[in-house]
Order: sequence, then structure tokens, then C-alpha cells
Amino acid sequence: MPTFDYAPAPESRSVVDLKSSYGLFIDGEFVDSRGGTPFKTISPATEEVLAEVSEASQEDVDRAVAAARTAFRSWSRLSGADRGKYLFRIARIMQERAREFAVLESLDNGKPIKESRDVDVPIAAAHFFYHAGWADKLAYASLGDNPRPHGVVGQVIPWNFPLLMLSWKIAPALATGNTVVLKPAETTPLTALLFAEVCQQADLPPGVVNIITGAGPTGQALVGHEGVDKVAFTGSTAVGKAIARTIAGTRKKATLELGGKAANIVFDDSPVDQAVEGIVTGIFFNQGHVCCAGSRLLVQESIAEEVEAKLKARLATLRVGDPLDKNTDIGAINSRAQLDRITELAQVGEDEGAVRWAPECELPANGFWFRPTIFTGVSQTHRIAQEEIFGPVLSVLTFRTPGEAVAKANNTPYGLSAGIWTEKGSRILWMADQLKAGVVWANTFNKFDPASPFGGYKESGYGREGGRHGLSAYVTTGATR
Ligand code: TAP
Repeated sequence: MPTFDYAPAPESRSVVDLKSSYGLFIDGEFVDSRGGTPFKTISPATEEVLAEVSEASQEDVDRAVAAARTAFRSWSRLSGADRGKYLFRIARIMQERAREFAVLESLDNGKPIKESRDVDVPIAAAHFFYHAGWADKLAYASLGDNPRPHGVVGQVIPWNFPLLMLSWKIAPALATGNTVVLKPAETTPLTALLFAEVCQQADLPPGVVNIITGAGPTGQALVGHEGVDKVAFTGSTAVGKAIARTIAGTRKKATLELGGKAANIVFDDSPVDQAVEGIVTGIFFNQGHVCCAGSRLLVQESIAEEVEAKLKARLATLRVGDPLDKNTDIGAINSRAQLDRITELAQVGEDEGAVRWAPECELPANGFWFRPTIFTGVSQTHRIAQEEIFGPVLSVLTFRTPGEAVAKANNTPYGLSAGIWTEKGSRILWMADQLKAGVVWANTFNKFDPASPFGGYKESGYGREGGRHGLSAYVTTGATR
């Protein structure tokens, strides 16, 4: 496969004050780890080391939880209006530092700058604005009699939307009066650490937000910690199940936002060109590292050939490469481990008899890359139709009737999202009722709004994030410590 060398655009990097090493953010300050082994975070586009990051030890987790506990006493007693002022301040600072956040996110994660700039960072700030608005109106959110915060919330997030997942977690927790210890993913810690600087800049009281970095064992130590009252986790179904087992039988409450294998369903009366754009956005946005990605295309048999041809023509125009180039459509795969998993599952697709296609395109010589790929001739039993690939790989299946589309769409262990493309309003309503998916998009895909609850059925987890429903996960009407 042809490759090329590129030097990442230096001028865009200069907006980021990248430090050579980062401490943990505990009790309002950056501190050294006590006994953790530092690790390196790299650019997945070049494999260069971006910074050395501290690993939180058990003692560090203890310190962070203790700081959050102490801060909870005063934070939970602040008026909602005062908590809201802090959240508004954080949201505004995030907007002011939006370029920094966008460049850092693209450097550490590998996603195209046009996505971090136009999607991740603005929606993250919007989550703080939205929840700032709720902080003094919780009495009107139908949260039950005398709703109170849980206390200390332990939050663990994945690497695909590092800043956005942080905002989905921290904003509602703080609005409702909880304090937080959050662990970002090992491969993408940098925007969470920049967010810690924002907390300092906003004069957020020490201990209200604590950021501890590290890998899975640090997350395990956090969710299992005796001082944590509620766990909020976003990540894989396998780790979600392990967490559910860890906290079973304890008083901890949990919300789990897990994996998905969404069907994007295209009927023969749909506006085909628009649907093709929706299919491309559905699976190739963020390199397909999206829990709700439309990774299974279900297309009505009568238009399957037309859709396939248009899809291939569109894919040939996608630009794969430097995440910091504003014209890039598909950036780097976040890690070698993820690239290996995508590569392996794509090979399984071929071995099981599906037909693989990807446009000819050069890939950079260093870093982790995967061409946008389509599999046709996929059947429901194929692993690429059942398992989450979490990469730029689309499995195409066909159907004849709406009933068959529903049956195929629901035939996975997951139930996070789905898309429907049709001119018929009545069909949209019928399908939305039949599909076992927490989110159903009609004639669009991957649209997010802080006011709209998001979450899954079945093995996609439980609980909702966003909207009034998302707030309810952060309050209790029962006893607290
Ligand atoms: P995971 O491997 O599950 O990791 C998620 C987070 O959990 C990371 O911070 C990870 O740490 C940590 N972790 C690993 N083992 C743990 C343990 N035993 N106890 C506590 N924490 C642990 O997922 P991922 O690969 O980062 O993310 C991809 C998955 O997230 C996909 O399945 C995707 O569908 C899902 N996801 C779901 C949603 C929603 S809203 N449903 C949104 C985004 C992503 P390290 O990574 O540092 O090891």
C-alpha cells in the first residue's frame, strides 16, 4: 500500500502549551503521584511522544476521593444559583480556549481538527452551559421528593471523545451538587488535564473536580473505592460488566454507557444522495470510534446497487491523513491496539465470505491508519455484523420489508442507536417504536444535543446522559452519607 511522509502543521500546534510532564489534579492543584509509574501519551498520527503523564497509585486515589469528600460538604450546600455561576464560568473559559482544546484533542486522539473544532469542543462547552442553567431549577426537573446529590462520584471515560465524555460526566454531577474524581483513558489524558487548568482559572473550590490519570487498574481502584458513592462509566461492554460485578451488593449507584452496533436503515423512498451522506457521517465520523456509529447499513434490496455505487464514489473523495489539516476527513486510529483489533476483525469479515472494498488512497508512513472500508454480502451471523469494530468499517446488509429491517436491526446484543431514512412519517414512527435502541435518528445521524437524553438498552448499558433524564442519575431521594 502506498505511504507518504508528512510533518504535522507546526503553526497549529503552537496554540498549545504542551508540557513535558503532567501531574495529577487533586484538591485544586497539580501534584506528583505517590508511587505510580509515569507513562507516555503519544500522537497516534506520528507516534511521537507528546508528554509524560502520572499514574495514580492507590494512595493517590485515596487522596483524590478524600479531597472530593471534604469539598462535598460545602459544594453541596452552595445554592444552585452559585453552583450555576461556576458552571457558566467554566463553559465560557472553554469557549475562550476552544482552539487550544481542539488542537490538543486532535494531537492526542488523532481525530480531524474540523471535528474537534466544530463538534467535540463546542458541544462540550454547551453541556456546561446547559447544566449551568439547570443548577438553580432542579426543583422543576421532576426528580422526586427532596432530591439530593449522592456525594462523591467516580467517573471513568474512554478515549474516543475525551473532552466531550468528560463534559457529559462532570457538568450534570456538579450542577446537582456532587463532587467528582474522574479518570480519562490512558491514551487520551491531555484535554482532561487542560480542563483541570480551566477549573483553576474558574476558581472552582479545590476538591470539587479531581482528575487522576492512569490505565485500567486506576479505574478499577476508583470504582471500587469505599469512599465513592456513585459510579458513572462510559466504555466497553466487557469493562462495564466487570464494574457492575465490582459494585454489586454495595450501596453504590451506577450508570453504564457501553458499546453499540447500530443499524442505519435506508428505504427505497429515501432521498438517496442525502442518505449516502448520512451513511458516511454515520460510520466514518471520528474514524468510526463512535459508540452509536451506524456500523451496519441495512439497505432496501431494490436500491442496494445504487446506494453501493454512490457510497463507493463518495468514499473515494474522503481524505485520510494529518488530523491537524483542516481538509482531513479521516484521521488516525487512536492506538496500535485499536488498529490491531480493526485489522483482525476486517480479516475475519473476509474469511467469513463478505466482500471487502476500500478506495485507493495513500496512508502516512508512521502512525496508525485504516482506510475507510465497506463489506458487502454480509449476513447476520458474520462477526462483522454482530461485534463492535469501533473503526472505519461498514457492514452492508439488505432487506425487503420494514418488518425484516426491524428484525435484522434488533438482532444484536446491543441497543444504543439506529437511523431511518424514508420520506414516510408514519413509517418513521412505527420503526422508532419497534427498534430496541435508546436513540433513533430519522433522516439524519450522529446528532447530539445536551437537552436530549442519550443511552442504551440491552448490553449497551443503563442510565441516560443529557437532558432532564441525565440529571436524575446524579440525585437520590434515599439516604446519603
Ligand atoms: P474500555 O476499554 O472499556 O475503557 C474505558 C475506560 O475504562 C478507560 O478509561 C479504561 O482505562 C477504563 N478501564 C479499563 N478497565 C477497567 C476496569 N476494570 N475498571 C475500571 N475502569 C477500567 O473502552 P474503550 O476502549 O476506552 O472505549 C471504547 C468503548 O467505549 C466502545 O465499546 C464504545 O462503544 C464505548 N463507548 C460508549 C459510549 C456510550 S455513551 N454508550 C460512548 C463512547 C464510547 P484505560 O483505557 O486507560 O486502560
